[in-house]
Amino acid sequence: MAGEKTDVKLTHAEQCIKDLVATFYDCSRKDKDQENLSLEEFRELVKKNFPNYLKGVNLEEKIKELDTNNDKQMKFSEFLKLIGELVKTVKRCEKAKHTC
Ligand SMILES: [Ca+2]
Ligand SMILES: [Ca+2]
Repeated sequence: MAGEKTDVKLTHAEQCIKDLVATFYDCSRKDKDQENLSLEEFRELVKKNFPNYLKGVNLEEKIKELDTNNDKQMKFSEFLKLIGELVKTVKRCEKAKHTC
């Protein structure tokens, strides 16, 4: 039942979504601004979670590119755009049968 925490067996896909949200907040809550990733927090998030998919990417440039509200921070919806990009890249690679 909704709201009950006991014995809910999530599917793999559901767990992935949950993990993604947790990944964001684990890092975004390191400083006072808990709803946003600073550049520092974003660096840490990438180092811990996307060392392969974002290898060699200039993270400062990446934040600028994704920063729709121009506050130099990454909010969750901006983070989702990044995830969307990564998902599309992975899909393209799968389709082309390349290993990425
Ligand atoms: Ca923060
Ligand atoms: Ca922003």
